[in-house]
Amino acid sequence: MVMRRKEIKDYGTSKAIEGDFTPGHSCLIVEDLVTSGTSVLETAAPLRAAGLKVSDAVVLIDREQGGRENLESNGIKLHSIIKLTEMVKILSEKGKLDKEMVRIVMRFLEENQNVAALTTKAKLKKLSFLERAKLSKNPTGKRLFEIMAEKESNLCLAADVGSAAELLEIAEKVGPEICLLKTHVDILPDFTPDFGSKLRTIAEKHNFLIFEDRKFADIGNTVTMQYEGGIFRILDWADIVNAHIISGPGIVDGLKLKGLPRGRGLLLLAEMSSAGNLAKGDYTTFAVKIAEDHSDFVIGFISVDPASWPGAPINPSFIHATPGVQMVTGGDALGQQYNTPYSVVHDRGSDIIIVGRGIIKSGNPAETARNYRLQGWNAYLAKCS
Ligand code: S5P
Repeated sequence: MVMRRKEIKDYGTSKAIEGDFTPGHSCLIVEDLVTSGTSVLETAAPLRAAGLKVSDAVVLIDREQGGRENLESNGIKLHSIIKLTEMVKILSEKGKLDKEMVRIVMRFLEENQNVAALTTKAKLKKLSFLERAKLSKNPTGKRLFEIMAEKESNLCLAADVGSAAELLEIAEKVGPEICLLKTHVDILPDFTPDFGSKLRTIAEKHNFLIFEDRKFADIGNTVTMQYEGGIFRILDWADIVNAHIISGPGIVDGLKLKGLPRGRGLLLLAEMSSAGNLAKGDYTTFAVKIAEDHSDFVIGFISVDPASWPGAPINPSFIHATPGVQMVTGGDALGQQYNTPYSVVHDRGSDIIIVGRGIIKSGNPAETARNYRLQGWNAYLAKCS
């Protein structure tokens, strides 16, 4: 037996899912009644995130207000002991409900069935990247969605290579396959001030954006200087940067001061891919709140399992980019954890797969990138259909 906690406490095990289980096991959800199906889905998300298979739910009463269809579209078959209309019929036959009451109840059900079906449909409709481009309030966020649609690519290359020369070379080779190229400019021993303009030329040629994975984490005033100054002058060449929210919303105010006038965008680290990290629960919720408050500059999140966030799916103008992606699940010796493109995009609700060593350490990075692009894109298509 597995139990889902509605709220995760700071004390105790602080786990959303409690119980004796092994990933891969099937888990049956048991509820008293189902209306729209939201509560069952909220239970299913963390169970699935913990590796359990959820394909069926048993309830006492199906109130027939869109729950069955909603669950069906999320891969869960509903088994109810009784439907509300059947219950009304039995009660009326046994003389427990008078005719007028039966009429009122049936009418209420009919009206609400229609409303529920429409709401469910609207909620379930997964917007395409192009539709979401129209919702974005930031020019870089909008452009990124458009590039993804134009190139049929939701692949970001994490270009963690040994030198600037190597980085420019791989950008040229892999450029046609990617929507985004992510850099760690401080690992390049041969960095020169013209690195940014050289990379921008390649980015324009192959139509991708540049994301410097700087992970700013300081107070607002300090990050303005780190963003604009120093030897790297990130603001001049990176379309997108990212930030931790550990220091509070002032960090976004600071980066925005410099970035917004240049039309740049910011990703917030709402979750991380490494084992034992602390970016979860309230921390993730706080990142969403800051993003909502700054949706002119924040274009989305570094996330791992956004489908399981409270209130998911959140505002579709935000982009989710997920690191820790390889063709097979696993990890490295230093805590990195990998999921597959399909599970990241289709099951966990992300948009962009960030792939580093899976591509750069392969014998033929261009061909491998193409495979990742196709896997990522097919998972997106499957999600939208
Ligand atoms: O939580 C995170 C956030 C990031 S941005 N986990 C990550 O791995 N990253 C980055 O993604 C990391 O810095 C690296 O550049 C890339 C993953 O590389 P890979 O070689 O493990 O695919």
